[in-house]
Formats: sequence, structure tokens, C-alpha cells
Amino acid sequence: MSKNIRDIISEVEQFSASTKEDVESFRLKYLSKKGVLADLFAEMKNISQEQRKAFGQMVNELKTKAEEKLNSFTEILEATVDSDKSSAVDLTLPAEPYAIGARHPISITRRRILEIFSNIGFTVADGPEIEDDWHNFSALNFPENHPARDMQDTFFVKGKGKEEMALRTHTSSVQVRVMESTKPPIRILAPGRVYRNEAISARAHCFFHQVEGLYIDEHVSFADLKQTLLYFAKEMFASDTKIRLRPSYFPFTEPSAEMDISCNICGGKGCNICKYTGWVEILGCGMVDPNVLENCKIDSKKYTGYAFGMGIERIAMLKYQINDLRLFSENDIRFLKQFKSVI
Ligand code: 2NL
Repeated sequence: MSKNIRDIISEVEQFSASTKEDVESFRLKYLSKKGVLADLFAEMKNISQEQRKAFGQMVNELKTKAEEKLNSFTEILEATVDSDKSSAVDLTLPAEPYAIGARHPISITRRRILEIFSNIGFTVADGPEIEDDWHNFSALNFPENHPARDMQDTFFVKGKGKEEMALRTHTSSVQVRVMESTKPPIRILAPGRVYRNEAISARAHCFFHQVEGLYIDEHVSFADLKQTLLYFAKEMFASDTKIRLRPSYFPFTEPSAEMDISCNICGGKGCNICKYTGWVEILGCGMVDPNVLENCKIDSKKYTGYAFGMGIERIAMLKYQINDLRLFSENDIRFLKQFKSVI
């Protein structure tokens, strides 16, 4: 009997397998429930007491050998499949479906705003989010004691031994940089993220996105501003949209105004969105204060300009009827995937 098992052991040792099928037939022959090993274990009870120990040892040796062999077959087979993908991959199978995402509503809205103004000759300018006092406040005619400079309104960051810096509170700082370095005519848009120290709610956040516009040339008038903004409102919302300007105040413009559009939800009849007034505020604007031009070394006797600023979130909320500012920054996939079809 032991002679017999020795033969089986050497058979196992010499077994060669080059395909998955070979390996499986090896497993079936030696290690399956009806295989050689199972038979030998079953035979154990028929073996005489004296021979049983030697027999058991032989069978165990065979078992170890067979298992080792099976493991090495499997390893070799996996390694060859890995290194030779062409035979492992069925190229006739259909491709994995590709999960297509959606643009963020802020991106969609920003792109549309830029497109509308680029059609009438505006180009895009960029600048830093961490600004010095001059570009964020002083050049823009903010007095030394203006409340916007307070810790409650502006985030300040300490530079290493350098002057205290602010997270920009508007993208006007970008426009100051352009005015300082460019001779008019200037016709630019400054899109970007801005920061304000506000408690987070449905209507306020500590950061939001803005697009500001600036046009400086000889003879630029308030009529130019009004007509440009009317064109924008019609393009952004609906061709029958009306605008209305209300006097306002900003340190960097004089005169200043806030612009409303006719409510495109109720068509001016009165609803929740327009608080039953028929109008909704969408932006602030005005003629660039001569002090600002002079701060940027632009001759205010020769040049005039208009500027405006709008919150991208606000425009997107009106356009898509979104009622909570927090949705924009929570990354909830159920919100974001609703914009799949919008470019
Ligand atoms: C608003 C109002 C505004 C400006 C931004 C501006 C920039 C320069 C000079 C003068 Cl460099 N003005 N920007 C003017 C008026 C209003 O923004 O409500 N933004 C969300």
C-alpha cells in the first residue's frame, strides 16, 4: 500500500498544468470529495492497527504535496493572466458604462454671465484671493474706519512678519490691479470667490462667488451702464425682462444704484420670491468714483467708467429657483445631479 502512495506522490509531483482546465482536473482527481485523497482517508479504517500510523503519515504527506501543487498552479496561472491581458480580456464585451457628472450650478451660471458680456467685448481678469489692505479697501475709497474693515466683516490672515492680509471681500481688488497696470480703455470682468465673516444660514455664507464688471474709457456714461445691464438681464433671464435702478451707496462708485429685474417667477404679479413687489434685486452698480481712478493713476478728467457687481449664487438661485445658499457648498449629489442636462 505504501508503495502505492509513493507512486501517487511522484505522480502529483510530475503533474503539469498549463490551462485553467488542467488545474481543475488536478483538483478533481486528487483533492475533491471523490478524489484520490478522500478515498485514501476512507480506507484508513480498513488498515491494520500496526500499519495505520505509517499509512496516515504517507497520506498526509500526499495531501500536503497535492495542496502545495494546486496553490502553485493557481499562482502561476494568475500571474500569466496578469502579464498577458490580451488573452484575459474579452474585447468584444460592451464597455463599462461611463458615469457622466454635471457641472456645478455656480460654474454654469458663471460661464453664462461671462459669455453674455464677452459677446459685447468684455474680457476676463483674475487675481489673488488673499489681498493687501490697499487693493481690497484703500484704493477703493474705503475710509480708514469703514465697518467692512472690522474683524466681524472681514477675515484677516497674519503673514510671516509681513503686513496683515485680508481674504478679499469682493473681486474689485482684481479690477484695481488691472487699472494700476493698464491704460484705458479697460473692459473687464472679474469672476471669483470672495469671503465675508458671516454666520452661515439659508441666505448668507462665509464665502460666495462674484462677477464684477468694469468699463473705463473717455465719455463712458450712466446711460451706457443702464443699457449694458438691460442687455444682460434680457440675455440672462428672458427677453421681456424689465430693469429698475434704485439709488444706493458704495464707497467706490458715485452715483451708485441697486438694480432690480421684473420677477420672472410671477411675471410681475407678485409672489413669494419677489415678496409681492414684482421686482427682485440682482446687482449693485455705479459710476467709478474719481478718487478710485486717481488712486490707480488714471486721469479722472479724461476718463470715466462704470462698474457693477453681482453674486453668482443669487443669480443662480433666481434662475433655478434654489432657496438655500448652503446647497451650493454641501456637495449633496441629489442636488448636483439635477444640473446634468445644463451646459
Ligand atoms: C454688489 C455690488 C459693486 C462695484 C461692485 C467696482 C469696482 C471698482 C470700482 C468701482 Cl474697481 N466699483 N465694483 C461697483 C458697484 C457695485 O458690487 O452688490 N456686489 C455683490
